[in-house]
Amino acid sequence: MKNIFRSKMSFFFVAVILLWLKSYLIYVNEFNLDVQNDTQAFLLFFNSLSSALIFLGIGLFAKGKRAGIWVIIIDSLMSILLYANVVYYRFNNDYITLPTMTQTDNFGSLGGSIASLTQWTDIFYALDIIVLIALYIWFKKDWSTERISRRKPILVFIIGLIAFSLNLSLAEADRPELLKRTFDRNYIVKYLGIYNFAIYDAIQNVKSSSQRVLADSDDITEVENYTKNKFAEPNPELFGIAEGKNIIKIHLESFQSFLINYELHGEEVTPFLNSLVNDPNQDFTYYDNFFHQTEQGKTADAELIMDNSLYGLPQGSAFVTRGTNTYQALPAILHQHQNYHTAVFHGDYKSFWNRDEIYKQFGVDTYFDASYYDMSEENVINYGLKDKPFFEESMPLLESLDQPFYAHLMTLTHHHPYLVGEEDATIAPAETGDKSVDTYFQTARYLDEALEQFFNDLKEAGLYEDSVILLYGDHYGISENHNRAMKEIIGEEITPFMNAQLQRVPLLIKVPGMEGKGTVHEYSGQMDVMPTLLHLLGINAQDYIQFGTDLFSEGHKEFVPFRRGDYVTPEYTVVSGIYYDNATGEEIEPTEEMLKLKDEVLHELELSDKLLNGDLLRFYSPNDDWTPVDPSIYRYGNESGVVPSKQEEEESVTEENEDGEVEEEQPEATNPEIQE
Ligand code: GP9
Ligand code: MN
Repeated sequence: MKNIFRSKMSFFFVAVILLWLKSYLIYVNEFNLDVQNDTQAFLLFFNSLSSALIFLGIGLFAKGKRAGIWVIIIDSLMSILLYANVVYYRFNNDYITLPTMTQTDNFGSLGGSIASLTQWTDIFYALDIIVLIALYIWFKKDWSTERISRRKPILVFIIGLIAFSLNLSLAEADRPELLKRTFDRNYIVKYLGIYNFAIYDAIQNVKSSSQRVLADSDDITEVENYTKNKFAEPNPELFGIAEGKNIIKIHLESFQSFLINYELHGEEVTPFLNSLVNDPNQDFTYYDNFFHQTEQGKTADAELIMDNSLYGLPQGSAFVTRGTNTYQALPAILHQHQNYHTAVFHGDYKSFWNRDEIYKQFGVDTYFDASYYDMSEENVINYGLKDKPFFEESMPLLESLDQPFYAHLMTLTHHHPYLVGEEDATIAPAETGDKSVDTYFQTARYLDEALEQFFNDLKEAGLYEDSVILLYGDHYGISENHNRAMKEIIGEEITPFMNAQLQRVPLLIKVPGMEGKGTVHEYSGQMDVMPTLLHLLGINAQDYIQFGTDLFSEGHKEFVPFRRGDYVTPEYTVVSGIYYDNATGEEIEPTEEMLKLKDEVLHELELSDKLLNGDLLRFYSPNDDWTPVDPSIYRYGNESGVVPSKQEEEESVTEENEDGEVEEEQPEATNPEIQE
């Protein structure tokens, strides 16, 4: 035995085999890669071998015992990459990409989440490194004098490359154009492994950065032609019905539609929201076939889509990677057309998701971030301010705004890992044994109660009747990793088809002067909200580049693209390129028409990406009156350090400049915590 390890090459092959097997074990145990045939099963097993040979092989070029150190260092780096993906996947059901890694501002608030995503048994994932270190210590003396001929590492490298080429050609045979067309990271990891995925991702990112440099004004024409062609004429009876009305838009964090009218232990989970859906006197219209269209950008993607009618990017969050692009967003449009004051309310700090940069490009006049709220310990849980104090403290801020206003209030408590204090838990958890799923109902109930209180306050303040009020869910809260528990909740196996159905989030809208339509079954997505709002206000959405269509229009398009290139229609659903009949959930052969629509979805996504990556709106003028947004006039953060609870005695800190823009006065910061 001892003799075997006298040679560095044996040590190297042990390292290769251990890393190869560890990667495979993790693919099988941690990721949900949906292996569909023998080729895929083989490639899943095979794909880490070439990466282990090629990357660890680099270490062999070092001389003497240093070769051992380099193999261990490279192995550790690869293992860290692998494990980071495991933790990330446990919540996001997705892999880390370069843009998500640059979202470091977000990591601070993630502490609680990360702790709940790791488990002590993960230590076994480091076992191979410990073995290698032990071997190194034991045998390094023998290696210091051993000379490896240059030919050996070169041979290892060549064998690695051959293995990779074989891998790639088998993958391409099973999935043509794998690297060219796919929007689904799962495919790349399944066929080529996590390490090659990381390289693919890096190349993609370099490519997209160069797209901005290379883009020119002609590029916008193709996008413009597409969106103008897709445009749906407004419903003449509703066009302009809400002109100049206040708009209150409420973001329901992680809220999926299955919660609506759901009963747990014989009790409604969200009685207040249910009453808006079920009681015709409330004048709300509820869309029960409304889908989120978000990807890795989660909340930020939902915001981007809802305020721009553009798609988020396939990787990372456009809020972060495209935060300085030119936009023609809803806040700026409302301000320019009808002199709205636009404000976002959110109990997290302003840099999260790069909001304090991108909101300037959107033309958000005021961002009431955490620095405007009382963030003392009893008010805060998980990511930030609890929803009840959030709404309570938002009321005076809302009342202080110039009217008409566009107020976007974003809740936070109903967020993974769904933490709720004893004092706030008014419904018992579910009993599936899966903690996230069980407490999901408790934070949903808390959010529901917070909403009821806010609606009462709005009524009391006289802001309810005459305002457009809109509520929407931003994205799923329970990922595919919880299928076992979700089966108990829904009473059905969570197949890929079923999982797509679970991507429904609620959309509720009340428009002054329009009777509620009850529950509408039309299929729609977050993309459709912005053109709908513009038309209600009497602003022609056709001037702007938008991929959605007005929900109240006869020409509304009833196909909802998902960011990964799949889509759903009233009749069928496409998941990972497989077509399912909505009525039966059974697989069906796609017709020509279905395939054509699939191409249209991919084309639409490509155009949206092209627009964001090329920053193409800088070349586009919607109409003669349009003034490009000047981000330099906006400044966010309550630098006075005075939180709203104490604000009553204070003078208002806003004043208008000559252009009618509302500017924050910037007294010296007194609270070090809120200084940047
Ligand atoms: C944080 C909140 C949560 O401010 O918006 O973001 P998410 O994790 O849902 O994207
Ligand atoms: Mn969210």
